[in-house]
Amino acid sequence: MFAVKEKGLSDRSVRILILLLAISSGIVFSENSCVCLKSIFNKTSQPISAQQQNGGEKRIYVAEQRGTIYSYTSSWTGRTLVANLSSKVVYRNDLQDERGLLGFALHPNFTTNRKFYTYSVRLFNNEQFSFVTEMVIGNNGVADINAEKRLLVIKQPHELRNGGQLFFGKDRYLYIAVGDGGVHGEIDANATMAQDGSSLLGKILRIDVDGSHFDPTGSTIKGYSNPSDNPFFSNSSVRSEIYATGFRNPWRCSVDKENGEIYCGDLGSSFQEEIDVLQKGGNYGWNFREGTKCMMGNCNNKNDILPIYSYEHGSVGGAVIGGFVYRGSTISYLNGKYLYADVRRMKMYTLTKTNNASSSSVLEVCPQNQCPCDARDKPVLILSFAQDNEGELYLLTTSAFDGRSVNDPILRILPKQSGKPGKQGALGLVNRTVELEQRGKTTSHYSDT
Ligand SMILES: [Ca+2]
Repeated sequence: MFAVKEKGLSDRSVRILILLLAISSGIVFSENSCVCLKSIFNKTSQPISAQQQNGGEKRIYVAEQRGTIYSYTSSWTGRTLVANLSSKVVYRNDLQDERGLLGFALHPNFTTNRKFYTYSVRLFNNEQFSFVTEMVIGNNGVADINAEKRLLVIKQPHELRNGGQLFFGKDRYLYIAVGDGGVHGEIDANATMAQDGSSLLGKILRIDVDGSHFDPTGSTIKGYSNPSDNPFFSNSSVRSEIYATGFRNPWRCSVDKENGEIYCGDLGSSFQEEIDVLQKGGNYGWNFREGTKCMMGNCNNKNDILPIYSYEHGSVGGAVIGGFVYRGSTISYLNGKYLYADVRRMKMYTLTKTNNASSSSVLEVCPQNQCPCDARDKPVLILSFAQDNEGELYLLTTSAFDGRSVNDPILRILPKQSGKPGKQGALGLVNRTVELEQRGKTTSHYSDT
């Protein structure tokens, strides 16, 4: 390189020369490389959550939107129907339906106490509610759904924007992501619930499922308590379950296995999608702000927390699907990066979080000559991400618009085959954007109007 400079070329010219040489030789310099996708199981139906037991048999549990929960051996054989809640939840076999079974989490001590938690939308007296429940798996591997214990029942004013993520933090408390229950846009009355401390809508909640307390309206012992360090625990005008406020429709939150940080993707309305990192007691802005955009009044002095990353609707997409921070060992360049997707463009992205300005890139799927012959799968529609005990990541996908497929694949994200550098390919997905728009679909959980 020094020899080149002595011939009078500037640093910029040298960089261009190197780039041209790289392109002509088929090597693309990029922070990102590409990944391969391998279908590891293709007999699910609308999978919305998958979690691996962290001890014992290390079984994998998959929850499906219509209300079924199956367990699998760690090698994806021997499926067992753990619970069938399909007669309890409301779901109408349509990807646009944002109801059904939406969240599932194993208790941190699951291997010994066999408890798990669900978030689902149900009808009661023709009104709609989000139910957070606890069940126990018996020695036969099956849960008695008649012994299901209700922890929280939250009235949902509309069938859209129900949120539904459940997860345990490193603090061993159960976090619950609840949508604002709104219908369209930022101006409907329900959206204001996100800023109403007396409502659990549009919030991230945090409860202790190992605690109990007396209901102030009676003597009923609820199946949980509110941690005394919850930010509004001593504020009588704000519900003690609330951990953070100002969310529209958080679709998929996760915990960084390494440092415990909690990431949430929050779906925007008409302008921006966003990714947030939770702070206790934080106000994340909805419905006066969408992403970084002030939507009503004066947003100065609101003291809301801006997303760590947001993007305008357009080329990146229009409906975010929150993922996980990669903490696996097989794809070293992804370590510490947050993976997410957008259903409108059917692409995966990586997000590198920094204190000042986070950056995001497309995570390409490699061309076929870089993927092993058994890792050339392509998702049609990405519903959610999952992470196994080793920190490796998976895509939960569906191939049907009517929500009736029983052949929906779970795809593992794998490193590209080494030793064959080449040009990065397009994601390789069927571009469903046009088809989605032609059908007038927004697909489940991703409504943006
Ligand atoms: Ca926000």
